[in-house]
Amino acid sequence: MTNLLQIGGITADMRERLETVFKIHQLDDFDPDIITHVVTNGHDGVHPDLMASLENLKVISGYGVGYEAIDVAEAVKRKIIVTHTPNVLNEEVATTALLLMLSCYREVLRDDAYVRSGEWAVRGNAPLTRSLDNQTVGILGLGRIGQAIAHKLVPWNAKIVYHSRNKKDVEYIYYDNLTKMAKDCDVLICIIPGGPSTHKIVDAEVIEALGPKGTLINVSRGSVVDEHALIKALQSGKLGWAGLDVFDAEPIVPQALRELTNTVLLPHVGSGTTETRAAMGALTVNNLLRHHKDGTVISAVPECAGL
Ligand code: NAP
Ligand code: 8YV
Repeated sequence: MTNLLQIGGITADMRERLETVFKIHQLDDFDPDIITHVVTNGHDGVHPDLMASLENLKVISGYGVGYEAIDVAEAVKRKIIVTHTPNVLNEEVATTALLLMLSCYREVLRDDAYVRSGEWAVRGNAPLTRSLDNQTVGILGLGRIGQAIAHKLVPWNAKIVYHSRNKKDVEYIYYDNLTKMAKDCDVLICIIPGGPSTHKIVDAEVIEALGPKGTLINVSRGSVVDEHALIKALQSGKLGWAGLDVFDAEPIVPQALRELTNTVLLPHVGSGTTETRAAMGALTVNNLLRHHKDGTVISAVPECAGL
């Protein structure tokens, strides 16, 4: 049997398939010298001290597409292959972005409360909301998921614009400056990777450029948005609405953000359906099984593609 270290939870299906060739060790009881494979997730990653202690490590298989919690530069140096689960979650995360956008525009939480509280019968019809039709939508990070979001917006006749480091071969309008794009947008949807290069890329200037009628949607990582500036802008009316699936110190969410009524808040469930999590779990396991069989993997992170 090959020795696999489990970090974080895995499903019963994943365990059953892994146990066909791996002996699974838990973090509270394992011998670092025998571990050659690790299974983890986007949130936990692999702590640098733990990675350093695993001298015979060959593969880290991540359940999730984002992998900023793993020191990939160090992995490449040590010829450790890191894998992740791209593509299988594109549509689900795109749906979550639209769900947040629709919820903000149509004030779903406010109107649901209006019915449940009995206010409708007492105060009459609820105030009107905003239409999602014909909006200019800025996508920050037009990658796999960003493009799925753009496709899902077609029925709403959105004008799609985007910002990333490189211009893509697409029909949408490219902005090389994020603040300029935010100024021209009704909605800004963040779907870029986390990590140092995107830390607080959505700062006070970008948020204020989006403006009092603007909506910020974040389905990427909490670190991408300056949360303090976001709260201040939402409180003062400098930003209209925010729909957030991710937070800086999740699962801890600032009380100030939780008290705001111009927000819709989700507990990092962008990919969180049974179907999509099953597909992610299957790919996470397939990477490990493939490596066990022939030394290759299916979906290495780009930095490890040449290993
Ligand atoms: P992807 O295909 O690699 O796309 C990422 C995009 O971000 C690319 O277009 C890239 O373009 C752009 N980008 C990267 N660094 C940038 C920077 N510093 N400034 C501006 N743009 C930058 O990744 P994906 O599969 O779409 O996933 C994107 C991210 O979504 C993941 O890394 C993860 O953090 C997040 N995510 C969240 C959930 C959730 O549950 N909420 C689920 C899945 C994924 P350039 O290289 O041209 O800049
Ligand atoms: C996961 C995600 O829920 O894929 C990602 O990057 O953020 C989510 O799909 C997360 O990685 C936990 O494993």
